[in-house]
Amino acid sequence: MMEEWKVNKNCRICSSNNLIKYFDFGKMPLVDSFIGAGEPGDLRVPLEVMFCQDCSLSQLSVVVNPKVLFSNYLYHSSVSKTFSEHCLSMAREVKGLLPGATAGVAERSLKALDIASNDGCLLKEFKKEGFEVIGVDPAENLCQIAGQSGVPSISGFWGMEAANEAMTRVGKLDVITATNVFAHVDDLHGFVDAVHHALADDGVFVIEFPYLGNLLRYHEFDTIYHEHLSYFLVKPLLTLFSRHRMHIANLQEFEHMHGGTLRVYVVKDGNTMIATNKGIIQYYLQMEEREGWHTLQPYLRLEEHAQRIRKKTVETLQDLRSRGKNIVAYGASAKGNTFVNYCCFDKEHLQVVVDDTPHKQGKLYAGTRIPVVARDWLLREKPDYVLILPWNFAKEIMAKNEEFRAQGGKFMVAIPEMKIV
Ligand code: DWN
Repeated sequence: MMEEWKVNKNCRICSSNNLIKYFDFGKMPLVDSFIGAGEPGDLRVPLEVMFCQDCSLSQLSVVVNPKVLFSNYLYHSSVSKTFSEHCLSMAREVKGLLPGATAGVAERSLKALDIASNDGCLLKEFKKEGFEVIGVDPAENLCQIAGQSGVPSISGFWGMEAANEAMTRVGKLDVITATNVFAHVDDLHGFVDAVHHALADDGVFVIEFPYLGNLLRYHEFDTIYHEHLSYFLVKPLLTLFSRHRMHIANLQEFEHMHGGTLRVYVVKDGNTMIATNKGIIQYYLQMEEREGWHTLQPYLRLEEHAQRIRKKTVETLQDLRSRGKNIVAYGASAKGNTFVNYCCFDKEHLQVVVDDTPHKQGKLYAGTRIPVVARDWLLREKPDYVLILPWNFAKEIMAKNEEFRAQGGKFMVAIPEMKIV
């Protein structure tokens, strides 16, 4: 039985111990956890990012027990319309890649499995495209919600056991997806082994994750937290898949998702049904090389950017509060809580965090214990400023709160720069 967390001294892709620390947050709470009133203090764990000088993977120096992080998960993918629309386009694009899958008419029933399927947000779209679907997720609460929308799920973590159960229930998979989970996995080799085992020979494995290149470009240091064990470039992924008789066939970047995600299409060696776009892979490798991201230097500047953004944010809030302004936050996101804890804010600085996720409302943000409230709080209490923590959803959040702006309220974001929007 794993303790609450453990130290990890080796690169999880190439096993090197040639790791250098480049960002140290100190001890931080588990930012995607929420505390019920009266519950005991929060677990605080070292949050440090290491650079592997051999394969260029960035990874945390610790691993938190996944059962502690994910067994009762309050993040519901479907809360965001932006993400739901992203799932729709993904299902259509992936289907178009598959041999024999023409619009509406598939020669055989295509099968899709989503790892960390959450509330079934992505699989609902695959089901609409005619796929037989099955999800895998450790959060029993989310499996039940997915089941209510007609998406069956295997409750548990992905691995050989889940792979065998899925194959027993639906057979080999044509599509296996892993969006916003690949960065959360400690045993990547075991994870990919299980994918290879369950994937049809002419199938495709699709992962999507926040691209480390954007984290560095736009100083997205708030996307660093204990759930995100790894931070990927293309280079270390080539190393990973080459060890499992698989290879990258294509890459797509999505600037509008989670601060800039990369979608990677992976196939089994020998799968000639899905062509390999060598050009795009070379493009990303050369860009990563040109930006210096395969060396330590750019990483050492990230903490300086973070300190500059923190200083500007603290000063802005102090100035507003000194002028009697009332400030709250919106979007009780994991990244938002990294940021709030990094700035050492509490409810003196941000009276509440508004969030549209029903299961987060009434709870407290881990670490700072700032109360999470529903949106109607804004119109009732009329604060002067709202700091949007998930800056990646600023447009969608502001669109939902036009009335607040009409009554004179103002919105701010802090990343990539502190500004009133
Ligand atoms: O890996 C992960 C990333 C990709 O997504 C997971 N850790 C979970 C999540 O991380 P996050 O919580 O930082 O991501 P979000 O999606 O930026 O969080 C958005 C938060 O804002 C959610 O709590 C929902 C809330 N929200 C809202 O209240 N009203 C979001 C929208 C769009 C809204 O209109």
